[in-house]
Amino acid sequence: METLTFFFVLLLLGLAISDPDDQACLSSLKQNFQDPKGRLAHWTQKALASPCNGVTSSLEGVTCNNDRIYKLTLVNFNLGGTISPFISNCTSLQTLDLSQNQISGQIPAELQSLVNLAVLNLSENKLSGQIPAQLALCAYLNVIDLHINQLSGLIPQQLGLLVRLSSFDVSYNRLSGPIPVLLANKSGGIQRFNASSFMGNKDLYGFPLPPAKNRSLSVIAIVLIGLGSGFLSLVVSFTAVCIWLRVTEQGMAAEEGKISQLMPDY
Ligand SMILES: *[C@@H]1O[C@H](CO)[C@@H](O)[C@H](O)[C@H]1NC(C)=O
Ligand SMILES: *[C@@H]1O[C@H](CO)[C@@H](O)[C@H](O)[C@H]1NC(C)=O
Ligand SMILES: *[C@@H]1O[C@H](CO)[C@@H](O)[C@H](O)[C@H]1NC(C)=O
Ligand SMILES: CC(=O)N[C@H]1CO[C@H](CO)[C@@H](O)[C@@H]1O
Repeated sequence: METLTFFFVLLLLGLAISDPDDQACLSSLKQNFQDPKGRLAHWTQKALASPCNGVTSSLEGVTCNNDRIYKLTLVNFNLGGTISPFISNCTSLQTLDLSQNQISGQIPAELQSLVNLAVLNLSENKLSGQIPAQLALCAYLNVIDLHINQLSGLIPQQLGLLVRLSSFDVSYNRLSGPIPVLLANKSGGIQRFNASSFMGNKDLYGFPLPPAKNRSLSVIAIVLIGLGSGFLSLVVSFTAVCIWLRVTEQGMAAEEGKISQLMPDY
């Protein structure tokens, strides 16, 4: 009898293991990724049905705790495609690291539902569009690393309100506009993130980036302009002299003509 009860408890635990949210999250992620190297080939429907077993997972890149996924680390997996908005179903996620892939499309604003998210590393991909301001709702975020992507638009001001943020890197994107003051300095004027977090964005400006260099001319440009205008003025004055000579020549010829007309013909 006792062995039977024990068996039933085990069975119930076994059923509790497969979390429908985590399952939906992973199968949708897999569907939206392109996986030319087959790195997610073992993410079969069967394996995805129970991604976690206590603290262990049979799925590479997945780390579990209490039967829930808390870490998804698919670094350098040769993944293309996009990040499914169903990522929001992985509600226990604390670390999302998809760095060093070829993932394109936008960063899904649905990440805002991941209230436990502490580390977001999407660096070295091909992500485009704007950085979603909704990330500011993930109050536990302490790492946002988006360096080397194709993100554009402004850096959302709201991200400056993430008090736990200790690492922030949006370098080498296509961001524009002013750097939010709260990301540049903490209150009291103490620098928060330095220029290396922001560099490599052509139209981004403001402290801590150095003032734009394109307004002050480089030495080479000055030399070229000097030589150019020198040459131009040479050409202009040479032409002027030629015209003057021609005009005076004609004048003299005309004068000569008049003189010869005035002279009596013998
Ligand atoms: C994010 O990932 C990149 C590439 O894998 C790594 O070099 C970088 O250190 C990571 N960022 C943080 C803040 O850990
Ligand atoms: C941040 O602080 C530095 C030095 O304390 C100051 O030069 C700079 O203007 C401040 N930047 C902003 C955006 O407030
Ligand atoms: C910027 O800050 C990072 C860490 O916060 C540090 O590793 C790096 O050396 C700093 N770079 C400069 C140019 O001060
Ligand atoms: C079961 C569940 O939570 N499903 C959600 C998964 O994510 C999508 C997109 O954010 C939601 O629409 C679903 O409700």
